[in-house]
Amino acid sequence: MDLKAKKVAVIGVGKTGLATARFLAGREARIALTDAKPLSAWGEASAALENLQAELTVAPYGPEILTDADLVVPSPGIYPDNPILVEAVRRGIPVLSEIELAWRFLKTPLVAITGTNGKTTVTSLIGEILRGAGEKVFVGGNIGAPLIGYVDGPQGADWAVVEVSSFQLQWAQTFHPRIAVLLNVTTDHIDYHGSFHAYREIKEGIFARQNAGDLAILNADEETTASLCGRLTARTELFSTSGAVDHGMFLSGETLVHLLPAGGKEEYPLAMIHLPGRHNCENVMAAILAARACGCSPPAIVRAVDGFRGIAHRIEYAGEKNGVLFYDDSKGTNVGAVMRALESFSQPVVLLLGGRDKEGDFQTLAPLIRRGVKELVLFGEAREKINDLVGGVVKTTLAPTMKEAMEKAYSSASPGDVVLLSPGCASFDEFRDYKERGDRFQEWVRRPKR
Ligand code: UMA
Repeated sequence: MDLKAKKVAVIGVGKTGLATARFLAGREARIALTDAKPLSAWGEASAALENLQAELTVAPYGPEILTDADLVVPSPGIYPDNPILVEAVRRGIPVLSEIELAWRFLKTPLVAITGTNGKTTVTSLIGEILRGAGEKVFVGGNIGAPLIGYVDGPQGADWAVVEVSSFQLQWAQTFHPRIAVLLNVTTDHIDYHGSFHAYREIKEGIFARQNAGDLAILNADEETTASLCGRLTARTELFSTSGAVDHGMFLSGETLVHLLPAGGKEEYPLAMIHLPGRHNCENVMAAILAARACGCSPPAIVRAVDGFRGIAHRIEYAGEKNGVLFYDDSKGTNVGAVMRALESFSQPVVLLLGGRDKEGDFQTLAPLIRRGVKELVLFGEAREKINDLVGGVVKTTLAPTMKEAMEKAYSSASPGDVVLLSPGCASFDEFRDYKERGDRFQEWVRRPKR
């Protein structure tokens, strides 16, 4: 793909837009940038862009940017029904996501991980295993560093391990990982994709261009995901915590059993996993299958899994106050994540739910709430809606802000209880992102005991 002198419209100037502009500058493209935020609010990005050696213009936020455009690269957060994208499609101007553009220049074998929940954990763990096995590895994508930034450099890694969101898969056309992992698909981002069906189809698209030499890793415990098996061209391996599989890996008692593609089996002790919950056992199995396919040895895998303590804001232990244990699952921004978090505790839980709703199906939480939750504390924009759906299943309290919700939760909890922030919603009504929300929660927990 020759981008020299081509006009590329970059929509959104966050991490992705900035990395894309840098890449395009190196390819001597003509870059047009736009963002819903005024230029005065671009912050560090405007200084970084000023230093780029490139033909670069800043356009108003609207379809004007499409004049003479050869290509449009939207940031992942730009909804597909954004008028600029709708108009680009109408005019027949190619729209490519950043990972699609990066893929076209990528020289490193690619492992891509998607799914509604667990993808950051699995991406990080695969990276850790590969590193521990002596491989050079780039870990990025939705987890933080855009793939296009890696492609823009010397591409010195043996493997690129990339977390891929549905937003990034939305405008993919030829993107084709050597190893692709689909962990699970439960309701999320309906506001973006329009329906669960559309969301699922986009996620499954991660396998669409794989061929017989590639590997697809699938969750056997999710019927619709597992049923993909017969329809894919790639070789498949399944993982399951609920029973034996024909090919792949499963939990048997205290052992993870891997049935090897060439025959025979390998076993790993369950005790090497130090992350809570059944879902984390699934995550580890998916990571082992990917790492093994990359050539990592079982001892290297055991070492890395044993040393892995999880990622920030994902059912992260945040501390203790007067015998009450606090867990930060701020990254749990959908109902499926809340389920996984609740399943991880046997103690009574005071659950903090709320934030900005993403059309979450909160009713499906009712059985788990009845089983293990002592009190619900609902906060933020979505509190009334969640209250209508599951309020009253157990004692329920409402609070406008997360801080007030934390105070109410703490006053209701007894020693030995867990206060769990697993909001099941986006954070943007009150915070910059889920990280800021989790940091505020942890800061509050660390404040001196009262
Ligand atoms: N913007 C517009 N118009 C819009 C929406 C946004 O102009 O309609 C502008 C904003 O003003 C801002 C810029 O676009 O200046 C932000 O773009 P972005 O929201 O796409 O964010 P990036 O900074 O490029 O970060 C993105 C991912 N963000 C999203 O998908 C929302 C990051 O994932 C990812 O780490 C990063 O690329 C690198 O690949 C975050 C995320 O929340 C963690 N992902 C979602 C999730 O995990 O659920 C999918």
